[in-house]
Amino acid sequence: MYGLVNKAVQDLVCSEFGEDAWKDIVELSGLEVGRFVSMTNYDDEVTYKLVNAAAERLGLTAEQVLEAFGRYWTKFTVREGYGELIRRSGATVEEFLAELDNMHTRVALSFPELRPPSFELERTDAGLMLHYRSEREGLAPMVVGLLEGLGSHFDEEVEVEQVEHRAEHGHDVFRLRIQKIEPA
Ligand code: 1MF
Repeated sequence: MYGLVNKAVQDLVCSEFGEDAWKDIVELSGLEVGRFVSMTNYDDEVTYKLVNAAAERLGLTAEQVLEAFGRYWTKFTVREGYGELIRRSGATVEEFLAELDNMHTRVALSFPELRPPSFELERTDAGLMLHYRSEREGLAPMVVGLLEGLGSHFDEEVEVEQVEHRAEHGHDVFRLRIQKIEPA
């Protein structure tokens, strides 16, 4: 994945746990790199190694780290200069998700090595379903965090329940309940 992702992991760890924790994590991960370049594409293994090392160092599960990463991602990308890209893609979580594949297509014009997942919304009698398809394995917990983080960004409360799993169903499906948070 592009270095932007690894930088987000670094930024999250440093801001919540400090530089020393980050140094330990890099050492535990066995990676040679000390810093990441946003626009360089790295092997996915780099990200997985960082996540596993962070889990070990911080006493969390890898799933908890992925979820925390997901919650952090939108905030991070806004700060890194992608706020306009996000703003142009919608004003609510639902609008944004409906536009996300198009947004990734636009990003991929500039960054051709991007391998974006696909998100598809479906309204059913059981509620609003989000279909998540990815080349990458094991990232469903990250998607749960991404949805919560998007909620914070748009002042909405997003309740996420995974109702189908890739292992049995071929791809992950989440049921969403979204409520606008009204200003007090
Ligand atoms: O292949 C990739 O390198 C890659 C990197 C990031 C693919 C996707 C993404 C974004 N995605 C991360 C989880 C991927 C999980 C998977 O592969 O199954 C998050 C997508 C997402 C989901 C829900 C809500 C918001 C989301 O993201 C919004 C977003 C997505 C992409 C960018 C910014 C915000 C982005 C912008 C520029 C990029 C890369 C991604 O490229 C850069 C950036 C700086 C310098 C060079 C390239």
